[in-house]
Amino acid sequence: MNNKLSITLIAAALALTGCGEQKPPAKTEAPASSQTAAPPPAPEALEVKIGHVGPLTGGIAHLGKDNENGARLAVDEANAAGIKLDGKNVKFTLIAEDDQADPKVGTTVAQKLVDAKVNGVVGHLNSGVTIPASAVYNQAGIPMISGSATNPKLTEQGFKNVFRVVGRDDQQGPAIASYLAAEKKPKVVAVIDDATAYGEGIANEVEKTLKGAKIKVLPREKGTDKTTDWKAVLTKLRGRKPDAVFYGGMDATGGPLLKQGRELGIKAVFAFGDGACTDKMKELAGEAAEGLLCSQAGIPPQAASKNFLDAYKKKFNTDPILYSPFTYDATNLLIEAMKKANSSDPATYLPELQKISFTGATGPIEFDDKGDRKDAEITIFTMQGGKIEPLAVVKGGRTTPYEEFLKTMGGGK
Ligand code: ABU
Repeated sequence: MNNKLSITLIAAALALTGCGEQKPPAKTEAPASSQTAAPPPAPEALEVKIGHVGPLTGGIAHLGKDNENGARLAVDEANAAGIKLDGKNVKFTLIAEDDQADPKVGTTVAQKLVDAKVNGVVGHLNSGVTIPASAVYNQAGIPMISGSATNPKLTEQGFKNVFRVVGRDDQQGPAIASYLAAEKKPKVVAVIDDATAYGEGIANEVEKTLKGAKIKVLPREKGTDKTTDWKAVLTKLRGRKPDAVFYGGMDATGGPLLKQGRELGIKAVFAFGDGACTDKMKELAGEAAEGLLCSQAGIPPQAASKNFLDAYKKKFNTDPILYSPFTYDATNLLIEAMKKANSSDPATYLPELQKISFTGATGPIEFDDKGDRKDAEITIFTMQGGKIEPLAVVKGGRTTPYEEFLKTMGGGK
């Protein structure tokens, strides 16, 4: 091909393609009948934050984690159910914090949750932490429900945003002390506490009840919530030959107390409140744990609804330890109050929470004017074959054998 012919062919090609410009292919209009309508805009999602606080480190981290699991299960179920508030799809977020069972850390973490604008709080675990933290939530107007704090002071402060779904130590202390007195008939009882709001408070209630039954109570002995060497206290008590020993404290310190008591030859019946009413006592005290007496400020975890027990096992591959059915219910109570108010705004849904009537995993729940659970049960247990086994349930001053009580339980959420 000569040069002249080549230039002519290139010029012709450029003319056909618009001087090398890449043109998008022309759109072809679809017939109106086959046009797909644009999807409606997704409804605006609303994030609702629920705080959970308990000790996730330290000696009672197993109890803090159990409590957190209950709250997490409720949040996950609510998200799966697809809840709407004020026409918006809700995404519940659990903000889990560690208060280390320390009152100072507890108030710092409470302020952190307030700053994060949580819509409600489940927690804390320890009375001595929950009481100061409750003032922080009260100041911010945020509803909080504890699933385990039993010291009466929590709900005696007059805070309208503060609730608990377990019984109080002025119910629990008399219940375990009366059972101990009636069944074991001690003449002399030693009372020890861990100097926390919970431990000291329940020990005071036990002492008052025993003295009321004309039983001699030895001068109070004390440790701390970190004490694991009780030998000096126990050696002193051994000389006074108590028939029973009551300890107000948690399992992390109660287990070593019981083990060392037996090692020192103390033959007394050992009794505990809810903080040391777990299977962990067997792990910590070994054979010495057999036959201990203890109480919990609610129904036993194994009496919670089948739905809850199955879902908990499936999700966490373990059984509840102590109060996770109660933190599950506490979380569901916050969500139910929001649904009734059609709002997650704390000031708007708080009145619904105050007057709520809800059947949870732990049975029917209503609050009295102070924020305490109406008609809370107290269960008495003994350690048998390495497991704490329920013996009786005390409700409204009446003691019912556990098997009989079970027949009265309906299926809740
Ligand atoms: N109720 C036992 C453990 C929690 C508390 O300090 O109250």
